[in-house]
Amino acid sequence: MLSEFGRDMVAALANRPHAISPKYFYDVEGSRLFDRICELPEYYPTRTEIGILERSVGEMAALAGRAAEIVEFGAGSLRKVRMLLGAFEAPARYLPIDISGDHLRDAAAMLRAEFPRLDVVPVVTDYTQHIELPETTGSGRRIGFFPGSTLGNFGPEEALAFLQRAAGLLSGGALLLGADLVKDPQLLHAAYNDAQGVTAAFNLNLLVRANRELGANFVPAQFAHYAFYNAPLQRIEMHLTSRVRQVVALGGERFVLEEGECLHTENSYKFTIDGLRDLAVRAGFRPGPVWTDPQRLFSVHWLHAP
Ligand code: AVI
Repeated sequence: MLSEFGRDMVAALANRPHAISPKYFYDVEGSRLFDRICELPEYYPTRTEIGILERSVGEMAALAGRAAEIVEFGAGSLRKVRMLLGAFEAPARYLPIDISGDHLRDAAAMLRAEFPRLDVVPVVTDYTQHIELPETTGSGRRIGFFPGSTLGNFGPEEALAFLQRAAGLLSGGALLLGADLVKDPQLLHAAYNDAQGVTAAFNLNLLVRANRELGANFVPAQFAHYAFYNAPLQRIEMHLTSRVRQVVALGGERFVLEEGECLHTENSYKFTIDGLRDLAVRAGFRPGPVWTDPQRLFSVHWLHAP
Protein backbone atom coordinates (compact mmCIF):
# COMPACT_ATOMS: atom_id res chain seq x y z
CA MET A 1 0.00 0.00 0.00
CA LEU A 2 1.41 3.37 -0.99
CA SER A 3 1.33 6.28 1.44
CA GLU A 4 -0.34 9.59 0.55
CA PHE A 5 3.09 10.79 -0.64
CA GLY A 6 3.38 7.66 -2.80
CA ARG A 7 -0.05 8.11 -4.33
CA ASP A 8 0.63 11.79 -5.03
CA MET A 9 4.04 11.04 -6.57
CA VAL A 10 2.55 8.33 -8.83
CA ALA A 11 -0.18 10.78 -9.89
CA ALA A 12 2.46 13.47 -10.53
CA LEU A 13 4.44 11.14 -12.81
CA ALA A 14 1.36 9.76 -14.56
CA ASN A 15 -0.29 13.12 -15.33
CA ARG A 16 0.91 15.97 -17.50
CA PRO A 17 1.95 18.58 -16.57
CA HIS A 18 3.74 16.71 -13.76
CA ALA A 19 3.07 18.49 -10.44
CA ILE A 20 3.19 17.63 -6.73
CA SER A 21 2.40 19.54 -3.52
CA PRO A 22 5.33 21.34 -1.84
CA LYS A 23 4.23 19.89 1.50
CA TYR A 24 6.40 16.83 0.74
CA PHE A 25 9.62 18.88 0.92
CA TYR A 26 9.60 18.78 4.70
CA ASP A 27 11.13 15.49 5.86
CA VAL A 28 13.92 15.85 8.46
CA GLU A 29 16.53 16.75 5.80
CA GLY A 30 14.12 19.06 3.93
CA SER A 31 13.32 20.93 7.16
CA ARG A 32 17.04 21.26 7.89
CA LEU A 33 17.67 22.62 4.37
CA PHE A 34 14.75 25.03 4.74
CA ASP A 35 16.29 26.35 8.00
CA ARG A 36 19.51 26.96 6.03
CA ILE A 37 17.56 28.76 3.27
CA CYS A 38 16.20 31.13 5.93
CA GLU A 39 19.79 32.15 6.78
CA LEU A 40 20.92 32.75 3.17
CA PRO A 41 21.92 36.28 2.13
CA GLU A 42 19.62 36.08 -0.92
CA TYR A 43 16.57 34.80 1.01
CA TYR A 44 15.30 38.10 2.43
CA PRO A 45 11.80 37.02 3.71
CA THR A 46 12.82 35.52 7.07
CA ARG A 47 15.08 38.29 8.32
CA THR A 48 12.80 40.98 6.92
CA GLU A 49 9.74 39.57 8.69
CA ILE A 50 11.71 39.23 11.93
CA GLY A 51 12.76 42.88 11.59
CA ILE A 52 9.11 43.92 11.13
CA LEU A 53 8.08 41.91 14.20
CA GLU A 54 10.91 43.42 16.24
CA ARG A 55 9.87 46.95 15.33
CA SER A 56 6.13 46.53 15.72
CA VAL A 57 5.46 43.76 18.21
CA GLY A 58 4.42 46.36 20.82
CA GLU A 59 1.55 47.54 18.59
CA MET A 60 0.62 43.92 17.91
CA ALA A 61 0.56 43.20 21.64
CA ALA A 62 -1.76 46.15 22.24
CA LEU A 63 -4.16 44.83 19.60
CA ALA A 64 -4.06 41.30 21.03
CA GLY A 65 -4.88 42.45 24.57
CA ARG A 66 -4.36 40.55 27.81
CA ALA A 67 -4.35 36.75 28.16
CA ALA A 68 -4.50 36.01 24.43
CA GLU A 69 -4.43 32.47 23.06
CA ILE A 70 -1.95 32.24 20.19
CA VAL A 71 -2.80 29.66 17.52
CA GLU A 72 0.14 29.06 15.19
CA PHE A 73 -0.55 27.40 11.84
CA GLY A 74 2.53 25.22 11.32
CA ALA A 75 5.15 25.24 14.07
CA GLY A 76 8.33 26.10 12.21
CA SER A 77 11.15 27.90 13.94
CA LEU A 78 10.28 29.09 17.43
CA ARG A 79 12.08 32.37 16.94
CA LYS A 80 9.08 34.35 15.67
CA VAL A 81 6.46 33.13 18.13
CA ARG A 82 8.86 33.71 21.01
CA MET A 83 8.78 37.39 20.05
CA LEU A 84 4.99 37.44 20.43
CA LEU A 85 5.02 35.41 23.65
CA GLY A 86 7.62 37.76 25.12
CA ALA A 87 5.76 40.95 24.19
CA PHE A 88 2.07 40.06 24.66
CA GLU A 89 0.55 40.78 28.07
CA ALA A 90 0.33 37.50 30.02
CA PRO A 91 -0.48 35.23 27.05
CA ALA A 92 -2.68 32.42 28.38
CA ARG A 93 -2.13 29.67 25.86
CA TYR A 94 -0.09 28.66 22.84
CA LEU A 95 -1.66 26.18 20.41
CA PRO A 96 0.86 25.18 17.71
CA ILE A 97 -0.73 23.14 14.88
CA ASP A 98 1.57 20.89 12.86
CA ILE A 99 1.44 17.57 11.04
CA SER A 100 4.75 16.47 12.61
CA GLY A 101 4.07 15.25 16.16
CA ASP A 102 7.77 14.90 17.02
CA HIS A 103 8.55 18.42 15.96
CA LEU A 104 5.59 19.73 17.98
CA ARG A 105 6.55 17.87 21.12
CA ASP A 106 10.12 19.26 21.00
CA ALA A 107 8.85 22.79 20.40
CA ALA A 108 6.28 22.49 23.19
CA ALA A 109 8.87 21.23 25.69
CA MET A 110 11.19 24.17 24.97
CA LEU A 111 8.45 26.78 25.30
CA ARG A 112 7.08 25.26 28.52
CA ALA A 113 10.55 25.59 30.02
CA GLU A 114 10.91 29.19 28.87
CA PHE A 115 7.37 30.36 29.69
CA PRO A 116 6.29 28.35 32.77
CA ARG A 117 2.99 30.25 33.14
CA LEU A 118 1.96 29.47 29.56
CA ASP A 119 -0.40 26.59 28.79
CA VAL A 120 1.14 24.94 25.68
CA VAL A 121 -1.34 22.69 23.85
CA PRO A 122 0.09 21.10 20.68
CA VAL A 123 -2.45 20.08 18.04
CA VAL A 124 -1.18 17.35 15.68
CA THR A 125 -3.10 17.79 12.44
CA ASP A 126 -2.75 18.93 8.83
CA TYR A 127 -3.72 22.58 9.09
CA THR A 128 -4.51 22.73 5.37
CA GLN A 129 -7.52 20.49 6.13
CA HIS A 130 -10.37 20.86 8.60
CA ILE A 131 -9.03 21.85 12.08
CA GLU A 132 -10.62 21.04 15.45
CA LEU A 133 -9.28 23.19 18.31
CA PRO A 134 -9.85 22.65 22.03
CA GLU A 135 -12.46 24.95 23.62
CA THR A 136 -11.05 28.40 24.35
CA THR A 137 -10.26 29.25 27.96
CA GLY A 138 -12.38 32.36 27.52
CA SER A 139 -9.66 34.45 29.16
CA GLY A 140 -8.65 36.54 26.14
CA ARG A 141 -8.77 36.77 22.36
CA ARG A 142 -7.71 33.98 20.06
CA ILE A 143 -4.93 35.29 17.79
CA GLY A 144 -3.86 33.20 14.81
CA PHE A 145 -0.23 33.44 13.67
CA PHE A 146 0.74 32.41 10.14
CA PRO A 147 4.19 33.88 9.39
CA GLY A 148 6.74 33.29 6.63
CA SER A 149 4.36 33.82 3.69
CA THR A 150 3.50 30.13 3.76
CA LEU A 151 0.07 31.26 2.50
CA GLY A 152 1.88 31.87 -0.81
CA ASN A 153 2.55 28.13 -1.17
CA PHE A 154 -1.21 27.56 -1.56
CA GLY A 155 -3.00 28.09 -4.85
CA PRO A 156 -5.47 31.01 -4.91
CA GLU A 157 -8.48 28.80 -4.14
CA GLU A 158 -6.69 26.91 -1.38
CA ALA A 159 -5.54 30.23 0.12
CA LEU A 160 -9.11 31.54 0.17
CA ALA A 161 -10.43 28.29 1.69
CA PHE A 162 -7.69 28.32 4.35
CA LEU A 163 -8.41 31.95 5.28
CA GLN A 164 -12.16 31.23 5.46
CA ARG A 165 -11.54 28.38 7.90
CA ALA A 166 -9.10 30.53 9.90
CA ALA A 167 -11.69 33.35 10.13
CA GLY A 168 -14.17 30.85 11.62
CA LEU A 169 -11.66 29.41 14.11
CA LEU A 170 -10.49 32.84 15.27
CA SER A 171 -13.93 34.46 15.53
CA GLY A 172 -13.77 37.40 17.95
CA GLY A 173 -9.98 37.54 17.61
CA ALA A 174 -7.61 38.12 14.70
CA LEU A 175 -5.02 36.62 12.36
CA LEU A 176 -1.45 37.94 12.23
CA LEU A 177 -0.33 37.00 8.73
CA GLY A 178 3.05 37.35 7.00
CA ALA A 179 2.90 37.87 3.22
CA ASP A 180 5.80 38.30 0.81
CA LEU A 181 5.33 41.21 -1.60
CA VAL A 182 5.69 41.53 -5.37
CA LYS A 183 8.97 43.28 -6.20
CA ASP A 184 11.85 43.49 -8.66
CA PRO A 185 11.90 40.05 -10.34
CA GLN A 186 15.73 39.96 -10.07
CA LEU A 187 15.51 40.01 -6.28
CA LEU A 188 12.87 37.27 -6.33
CA HIS A 189 14.90 35.22 -8.77
CA ALA A 190 18.02 35.43 -6.60
CA ALA A 191 16.08 34.39 -3.47
CA TYR A 192 15.19 31.05 -5.09
CA ASN A 193 18.50 30.58 -6.97
CA ASP A 194 21.06 31.12 -4.21
CA ALA A 195 24.76 30.98 -4.98
CA GLN A 196 25.46 28.15 -2.50
CA GLY A 197 22.86 25.88 -4.11
CA VAL A 198 20.91 25.29 -0.89
CA THR A 199 17.54 25.88 -2.59
CA ALA A 200 18.58 23.47 -5.35
CA ALA A 201 19.43 20.82 -2.71
CA PHE A 202 16.06 21.50 -0.99
CA ASN A 203 14.23 20.94 -4.30
CA LEU A 204 16.24 17.81 -5.23
CA ASN A 205 15.78 16.34 -1.74
CA LEU A 206 12.20 15.54 -2.76
CA LEU A 207 13.62 12.84 -5.06
CA VAL A 208 15.96 11.54 -2.35
CA ARG A 209 12.96 11.30 -0.03
CA ALA A 210 10.94 9.45 -2.68
CA ASN A 211 13.77 6.94 -3.15
CA ARG A 212 14.04 6.29 0.59
CA GLU A 213 10.35 6.29 1.53
CA LEU A 214 8.73 4.97 -1.64
CA GLY A 215 11.46 2.76 -3.12
CA ALA A 216 11.63 4.95 -6.24
CA ASN A 217 14.82 4.99 -8.34
CA PHE A 218 15.23 8.69 -9.14
CA VAL A 219 18.82 9.69 -9.96
CA PRO A 220 18.94 13.23 -8.52
CA ALA A 221 22.00 14.12 -10.66
CA GLN A 222 19.79 13.64 -13.73
CA PHE A 223 17.53 16.50 -12.66
CA ALA A 224 18.18 20.23 -12.56
CA HIS A 225 16.72 22.76 -10.11
CA TYR A 226 14.78 25.37 -12.10
CA ALA A 227 13.16 28.33 -10.33
CA PHE A 228 11.84 31.46 -12.03
CA TYR A 229 9.42 34.30 -11.44
CA ASN A 230 6.20 34.01 -13.42
CA ALA A 231 5.29 37.72 -13.43
CA PRO A 232 1.74 37.46 -14.89
CA LEU A 233 0.80 34.94 -12.18
CA GLN A 234 2.82 36.76 -9.47
CA ARG A 235 4.54 33.60 -8.34
CA ILE A 236 7.91 31.90 -8.13
CA GLU A 237 7.68 28.47 -9.71
CA MET A 238 10.08 25.70 -8.74
CA HIS A 239 10.56 22.73 -11.01
CA LEU A 240 12.88 19.74 -11.36
CA THR A 241 13.71 19.34 -15.02
CA SER A 242 14.88 16.09 -16.52
CA ARG A 243 18.40 16.46 -17.97
CA VAL A 244 17.95 13.34 -20.14
CA ARG A 245 15.23 10.97 -21.33
CA GLN A 246 14.82 8.59 -18.39
CA VAL A 247 12.54 5.93 -16.96
CA VAL A 248 11.51 6.13 -13.29
CA ALA A 249 10.17 3.09 -11.44
CA LEU A 250 7.72 3.67 -8.60
CA GLY A 251 4.99 1.55 -7.00
CA GLY A 252 5.37 -1.25 -9.56
CA GLU A 253 4.96 1.16 -12.50
CA ARG A 254 7.42 2.76 -14.90
CA PHE A 255 7.19 6.36 -16.05
CA VAL A 256 9.07 7.97 -18.92
CA LEU A 257 10.40 11.49 -18.46
CA GLU A 258 11.55 13.07 -21.71
CA GLU A 259 14.63 15.27 -21.81
CA GLY A 260 13.59 18.75 -20.64
CA GLU A 261 10.32 17.61 -19.06
CA CYS A 262 9.51 19.22 -15.70
CA LEU A 263 8.15 18.09 -12.36
CA HIS A 264 6.52 21.20 -10.88
CA THR A 265 7.32 21.11 -7.15
CA GLU A 266 6.28 24.49 -5.71
CA ASN A 267 4.54 27.78 -6.29
CA SER A 268 5.34 30.70 -4.04
CA TYR A 269 2.81 33.46 -4.69
CA LYS A 270 3.76 37.06 -4.01
CA PHE A 271 1.14 39.61 -2.97
CA THR A 272 0.36 43.29 -3.19
CA ILE A 273 -0.86 44.80 0.08
CA ASP A 274 -4.22 45.67 -1.47
CA GLY A 275 -4.53 42.25 -3.10
CA LEU A 276 -3.92 40.52 0.21
CA ARG A 277 -6.44 42.75 2.00
CA ASP A 278 -9.06 42.06 -0.70
CA LEU A 279 -8.47 38.33 -0.33
CA ALA A 280 -8.85 38.64 3.46
CA VAL A 281 -12.16 40.50 3.04
CA ARG A 282 -13.43 37.77 0.72
CA ALA A 283 -12.52 35.23 3.41
CA GLY A 284 -14.53 37.09 6.07
CA PHE A 285 -11.84 39.18 7.80
CA ARG A 286 -11.82 42.91 8.48
CA PRO A 287 -8.29 44.13 7.63
CA GLY A 288 -6.52 46.17 10.31
CA PRO A 289 -2.99 47.61 10.38
CA VAL A 290 -0.26 46.46 7.97
CA TRP A 291 3.43 46.69 8.79
CA THR A 292 6.24 46.59 6.21
CA ASP A 293 10.00 47.16 6.08
CA PRO A 294 11.48 50.37 4.61
CA GLN A 295 12.13 48.64 1.24
CA ARG A 296 8.61 47.16 1.18
CA LEU A 297 9.92 43.66 0.64
CA PHE A 298 7.56 41.92 3.06
CA SER A 299 4.30 42.66 4.88
CA VAL A 300 2.67 41.62 8.14
CA HIS A 301 -1.13 42.05 8.38
CA TRP A 302 -3.50 42.29 11.33
CA LEU A 303 -6.80 40.81 10.15
CA HIS A 304 -9.76 41.07 12.56
CA ALA A 305 -12.01 38.00 12.61
CA PRO A 306 -15.51 39.28 13.36
C1 AVI B 1 7.87 27.95 3.23
N1 AVI B 1 7.77 28.86 2.07
C2 AVI B 1 7.10 30.09 2.43
C3 AVI B 1 9.02 29.05 1.32
C4 AVI B 1 8.81 30.00 0.13
O1 AVI B 1 9.58 30.95 0.00
O2 AVI B 1 7.86 29.80 -0.61
C5 AVI B 1 9.59 27.74 0.83
C6 AVI B 1 10.79 27.91 -0.07
N2 AVI B 1 10.94 27.37 -1.24
C7 AVI B 1 12.12 27.70 -1.75
N3 AVI B 1 12.72 28.50 -0.89
C8 AVI B 1 11.93 28.62 0.18
